Amino acid sequence: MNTPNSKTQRNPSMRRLIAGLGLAALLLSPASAQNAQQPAQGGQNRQQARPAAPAKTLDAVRTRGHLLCGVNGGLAGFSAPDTTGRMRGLDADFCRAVAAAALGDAEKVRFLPQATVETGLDALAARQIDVLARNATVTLSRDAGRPVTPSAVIFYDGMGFLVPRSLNVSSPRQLRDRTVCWAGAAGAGTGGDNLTGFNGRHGLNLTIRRFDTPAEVVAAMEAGTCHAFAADGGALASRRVTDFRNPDQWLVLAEVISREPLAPFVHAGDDDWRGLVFWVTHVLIGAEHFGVTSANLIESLGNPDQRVRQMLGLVPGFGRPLRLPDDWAARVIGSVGNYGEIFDRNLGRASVFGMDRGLNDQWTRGGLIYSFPTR
Ligand SMILES: N[C@@H](CCC(=O)N[C@@H](CS)C(=O)NCC(=O)O)C(=O)O
Repeated sequence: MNTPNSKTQRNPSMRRLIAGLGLAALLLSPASAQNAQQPAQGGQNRQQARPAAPAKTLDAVRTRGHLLCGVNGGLAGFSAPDTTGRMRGLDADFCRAVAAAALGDAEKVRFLPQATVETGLDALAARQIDVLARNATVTLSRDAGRPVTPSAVIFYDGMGFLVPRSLNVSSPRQLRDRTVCWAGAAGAGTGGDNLTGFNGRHGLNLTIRRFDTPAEVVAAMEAGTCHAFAADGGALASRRVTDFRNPDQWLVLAEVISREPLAPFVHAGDDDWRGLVFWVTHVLIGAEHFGVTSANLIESLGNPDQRVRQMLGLVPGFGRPLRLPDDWAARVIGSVGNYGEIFDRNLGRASVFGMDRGLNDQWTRGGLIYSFPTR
């Protein structure tokens, strides 16, 4: 029988990878990221080495030695500091995954809170950050004609409503004549248009009030001047638990009125960097699909499935098209886990929010999360 160990002993590349990962050293060894500047040996049948086209962001990140990640910074479960000051959340862990890929070290990230999606996109355009992972919805106008572009979706959301249980509504269409409040910059964000459209479509005679910050909406909800708080469903599930005095008095309605596919944004025109961030997402999703976790990573090196072997860097040349070491994805998974692990610890079953996977479940379980082949 081929135990992982017996395979390991026979397979020198696997031995090298295990030594490189070396459990305790799993998060370390950024040297190997530097080595990836040199094309790996072997793998001649893979793509031709690309011309040294401009790969500005990856080079800048390596020279600087850390990733500059724009985040919300005030939305628990997505990105917010814990009591020790460590940034936690799905968006925060996504940036750690990018750092693990780019630098071989998930801890080499500086988090820069961005007050709104728009200020975050401006900071990205001004190259003050390398990536914006701030629950930003992908829209045409945020992509086309701007020097920023979305990467792969990491959270499928929709605009939902938080209401007092005492209001006794189970659908947003029962909010006729009520005051609905949302937070965001005037003329920006997706919230205002969603609400105006919803109100018009259903003739609900809503009073729609905009506030600059979520904290102001929470205060108005608790004071009873707003009947419903409209925002991304994920944000509402988070704020119900962290921002309201008595979470049990409030309910997030299941029905949503828009599609809010949330994705990290990167600089437009930097294909290498866009590719790196895009494929980090698909590796996280693919690892879950194939059952590779941070806990079973070493055993998974013995998995005979070629798709797993490739993703874990056991097939030479895997990292080359992205100018990364072949074990980049193994480092990502070893550092932050797969997509399901990230979701569960920050938003799902293992978190205070207990969110269902819903649309963010794997497609094999009825969700929209679907990994593209990493071959
Ligand atoms: N996904 C939406 C909303 C993102 C978002 O963070 N909105 C901010 C204003 S820019 C907000 O306050 N949301 C409500 C909340 O966080 O509770 C978008 O991309 O426009």
